[in-house]
Amino acid sequence: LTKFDSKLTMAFLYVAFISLLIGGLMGLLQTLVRSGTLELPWGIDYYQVLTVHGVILGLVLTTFFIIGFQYALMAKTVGISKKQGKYAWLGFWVMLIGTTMSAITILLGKASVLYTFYAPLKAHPAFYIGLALVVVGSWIACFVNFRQLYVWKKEHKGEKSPLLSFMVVINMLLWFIATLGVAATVLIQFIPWSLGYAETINVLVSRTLFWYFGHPLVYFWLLPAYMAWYAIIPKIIGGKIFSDSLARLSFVLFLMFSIPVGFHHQLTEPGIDPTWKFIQVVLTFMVIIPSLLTAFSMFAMFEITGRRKGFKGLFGWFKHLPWKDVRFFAPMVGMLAFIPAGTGGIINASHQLNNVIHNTIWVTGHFHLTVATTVILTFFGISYWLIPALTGRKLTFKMNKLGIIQTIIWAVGMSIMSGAMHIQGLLGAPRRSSYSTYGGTEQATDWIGYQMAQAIGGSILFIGIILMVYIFVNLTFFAPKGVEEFPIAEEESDAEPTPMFLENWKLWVGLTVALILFAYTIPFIDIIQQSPPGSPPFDWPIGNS
Ligand code: HAS
Repeated sequence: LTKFDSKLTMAFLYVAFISLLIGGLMGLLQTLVRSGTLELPWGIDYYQVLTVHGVILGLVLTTFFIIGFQYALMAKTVGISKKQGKYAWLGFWVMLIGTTMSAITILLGKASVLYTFYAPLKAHPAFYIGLALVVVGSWIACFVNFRQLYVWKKEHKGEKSPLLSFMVVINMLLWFIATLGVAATVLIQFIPWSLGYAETINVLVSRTLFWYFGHPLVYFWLLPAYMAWYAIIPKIIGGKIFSDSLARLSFVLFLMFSIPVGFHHQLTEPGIDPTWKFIQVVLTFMVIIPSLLTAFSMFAMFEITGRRKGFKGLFGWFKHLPWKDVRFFAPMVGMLAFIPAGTGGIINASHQLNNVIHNTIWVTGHFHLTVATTVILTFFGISYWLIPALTGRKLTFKMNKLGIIQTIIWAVGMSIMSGAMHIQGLLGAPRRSSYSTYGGTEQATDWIGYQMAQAIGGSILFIGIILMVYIFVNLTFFAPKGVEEFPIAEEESDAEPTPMFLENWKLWVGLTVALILFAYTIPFIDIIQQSPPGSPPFDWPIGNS
């Protein structure tokens, strides 16, 4: 990678790791407040802290890390021209300005609306304008990535694209199509409403547009982790990519099925026809398939590599895995966490079971296992080689060891915290609530022990965050100079050729749009037609209603 490529990715990573520190501190405060161990000073509100936590970790850290990492992958596989690089920087600055605007409003207590910013909670207009800028900045990144692959394809007629560049483009397509929903609600509903140009806001329309974006958002987080699992981990363990075609197929399925499923977040919401909820639940079960394909692919890759190294027996291959290499260990713990995490997701998506867990802290437990363990541990795993590769340094034995300790701390802290959240949720404890004895009700007394466990888990996790930030600073500024490998695996030599139709973008985008139209058109018309008087779908400008 050139100096230019390194600087670009590092800019995104700086924002990501600063976010980790701030967001993590907020997380610690929350668990302490919720367990009744701490009262926030200086009139700071619990929901202000919760908003900083959710926005900065769920939206800022992830988006910046992912876009930065993807630029590195694209630069390595298909290259980035000077002109594309300029646009990439433009996107970075637009995103940073937007993030700063939104962050200031939250810190001033003018936007305590949580990361889902559900109406009728209202924030200062600068919060929404900031969010819109983040989205616009990320769109610039989308088009830079699309252009990068397009130019490469033109220069390599008839060749299949490098796997990682294909994956990046799928993820950015997914992001682009999904963010159209959130951009629509922010621009057409929230900004006019918060500026006072509209008197009302149609809550159901805004939530539907949010979840049109909100579910694919979680796959936008997951897919970069899958990129590392499919194409980087095999190299680290001394193996090869099990199947290039299967990897591409799984990404294509994510593109098609991750968007038309937003209703599974709205199963308890009135105003949406149950038939359409049922249809979107079925589609949700379709989006589980590419994760099952991934699980299969990982097991196959581990086993084949192990057997090739001569390990015998049913589970002999397990022993060959490089457990002492943090570049493998951290993502592997993430993979293991995804087994219960994904199972939880399947429970959530099952319509009847959703009634048991919806709006309980079980859901918080679910997403701390998925995004805050599976995804983030894989991102940490990537950082151990990516950062030194970018800064021209080496991951030392000491940092590797510290990384393993960090991973163990994370796994222990998260098992305690997320485990407590899951059980407490089944006992009926609500999510997003501050400390309360609920008038001394018997049920609430059952929750107290679990809340303490959450605080213990949260404190352990905070130690993990401090350690990770320390490792980041070391790898960026202090580790010894050297050459760190950028590990990209090759395909198995006897692999069947990847069918070219997997790169038929028109086909996949066409099918994706068709599925979205199928899943959303009629219910959306219904929602608009049934809007109660005084709550038109888009009340702007005033007087239209
Ligand atoms: Fe979810 C709520 C359903 C996956 C994140 N989810 C959330 C929220 C977040 C989130 C943030 O249907 C809360 C939103 C809010 O604030 O309200 N989720 C699912 C389903 C899946 C799923 C069906 N979620 C994720 C992922 C996330 C994420 C991934 C982040 C990255 N989720 C829901 C539903 C709700 C929900 C409902 C709404 C609940 C409500 O009522 O509010 C599926 O994609 C899961 C499929 C995954 C699997 C696991 C495959 C396992 C693999 C690992 C293999 C391991 C190996 C290691 C190979 C089937 C791939 C073995 C090695 C050895 C050595 C042994």
